Amino acid sequence: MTTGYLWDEIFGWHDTGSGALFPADPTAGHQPLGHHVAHPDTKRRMHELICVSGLIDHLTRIQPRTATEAELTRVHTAEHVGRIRRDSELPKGGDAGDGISPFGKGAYRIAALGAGSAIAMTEAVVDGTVDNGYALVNPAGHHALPETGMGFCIFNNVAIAARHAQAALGIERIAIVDWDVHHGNGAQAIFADDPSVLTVSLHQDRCFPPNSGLVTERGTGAGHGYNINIPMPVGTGDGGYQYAAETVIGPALEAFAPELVLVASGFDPNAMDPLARQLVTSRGFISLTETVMAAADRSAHGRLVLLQEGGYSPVYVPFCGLATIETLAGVHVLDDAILPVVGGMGGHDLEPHQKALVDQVAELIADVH
Ligand code: 6DK
Ligand code: ZN
Repeated sequence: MTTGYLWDEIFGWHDTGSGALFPADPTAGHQPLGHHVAHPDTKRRMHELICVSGLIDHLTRIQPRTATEAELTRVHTAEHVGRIRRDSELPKGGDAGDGISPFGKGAYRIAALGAGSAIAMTEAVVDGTVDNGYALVNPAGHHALPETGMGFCIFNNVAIAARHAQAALGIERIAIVDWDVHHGNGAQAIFADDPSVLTVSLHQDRCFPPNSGLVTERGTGAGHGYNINIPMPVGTGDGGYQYAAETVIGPALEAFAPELVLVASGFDPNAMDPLARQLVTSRGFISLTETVMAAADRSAHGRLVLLQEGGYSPVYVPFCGLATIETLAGVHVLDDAILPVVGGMGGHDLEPHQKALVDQVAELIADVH
């Protein structure tokens, strides 16, 4: 198995401002903090573990590239792209659109490199340079909508990659699986009425965006049935995630038979994450990865691209990422050194209320063709 891998040092220079979760504002009590929760050091540490562990020797580096404006505007409005470009030139940068997503000077270049890197990895997988691939891009993208960024996201990397595959690579049917703990509202909205793109989001029930990602959001018009939300209850661990993967994600992809599988891969369902309350360990991410690999093998000649989204534990994200990419590459180089802590916690067995939610969602697969 040849697995592509992409990281660029400039992703580690994305400036998320001096606040902790909200932009620093002493009048509102938002104290400055050296590291914003989405500071890119967490992703830089994941890249370093991939190198130090030796996993990098089993991977094929794919070169990043900058997305053109034409590629960005396949998903976003010219107004949004132009505003980000202009605000990026300001001495103190700007905000992606919702007031909680500050960016520093020069962010356009970094975000456009992230979107272009998503395209580059997709091209490498589709043209057979590699069998599958992981692009460790930053900033994240899955909350971004055509006309605005939000939730730390500027451009919707996974949607831009999907539209590129359809417009330039001869791919028609695409499945986007989003396992970031927050709802993949961006792809849901962008492809809502498009039955050629199946969007499946596995997330913590009503975590972010507020009240988004309900089971009842199923796509519109011709796209009805081609959006599936799996809003897992708070406190779900590896058992619940594995059941959701086997009961919904695998069968939904089997019914849809995509020619390409894209994953919005967030590691924030992890048991140590500050922005959610799930209990997933590296074992859970391995079972998710195995599920999408098997699905890609069935209908897409194994074509599978994972794109980094969130994940906010600097301690545990590197091990979750390492285990995920080890699985893609079919090698094992280093044990998860945190698993003795998080794997031994109670809460990894599938609970009845988790099973009930997953079983309810599984009934929706009947409408996927
Ligand atoms: N919530 C992400 O990991 C981003 O999905 C998650 C962003 C969570 C923001 C938490 C937050 C509010 C704020 C105001 C009002 C209600 C809720 F996109 C990814 F980076 F991947 O501030
Ligand atoms: Zn997230």
